[in-house]
Amino acid sequence: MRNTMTSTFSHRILGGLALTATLCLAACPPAADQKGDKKPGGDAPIAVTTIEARSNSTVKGTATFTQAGDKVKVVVEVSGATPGQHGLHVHENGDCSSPDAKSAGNHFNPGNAEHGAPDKPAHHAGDFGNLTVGQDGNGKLELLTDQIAVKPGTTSVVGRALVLHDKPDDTTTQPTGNSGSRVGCGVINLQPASSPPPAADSSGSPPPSESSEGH
Ligand SMILES: [Cu+2]
Repeated sequence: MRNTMTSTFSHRILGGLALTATLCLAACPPAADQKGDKKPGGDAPIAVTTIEARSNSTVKGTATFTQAGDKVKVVVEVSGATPGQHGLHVHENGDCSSPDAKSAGNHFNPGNAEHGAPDKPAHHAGDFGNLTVGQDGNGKLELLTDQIAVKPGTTSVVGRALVLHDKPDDTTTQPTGNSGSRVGCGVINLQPASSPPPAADSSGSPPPSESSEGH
């Protein structure tokens, strides 16, 4: 009887120690271990933004800009928007601070072009056309364009703002497309090198514990 209790007790202690060690592995290392990590995504620079509601809307969303050679793949996803078409542009100022997002300034237009549709010869580099939102309030736009860049240069969108409008962009009215108030806005920043998806984790650290029951 006594032996059994002792044995059970020490098992608990050992179990507790092991658990502590596991927790520490998961929670403690950020400072030392990750410094030498290379960018898992290779050299393709990626810019990201979080779209926040403006003009009393309920819009939120995200966007990524991935440099692929001379082109940039743009993926924008929003939720909480009104169903229908919404003009979408990169604006010149990386400043979404004002409640109506007018702080973002005019369309990003490094080529000094006329406003237009992104698939027409003449348009601002920041003209992304329209993003279509469904009845559920969600919408997505994907675009491949050589008019902007993520890497440094006159056409770089880093430090600019992505703006979603209340109404459709008619792609003809100068210089705005007449797409109404600015219901979503996000400042575009370079994605920090250390934060891309946790998939390729091969920095030589011990394999994370096998307990899949965790969080
Ligand atoms: Cu706009």
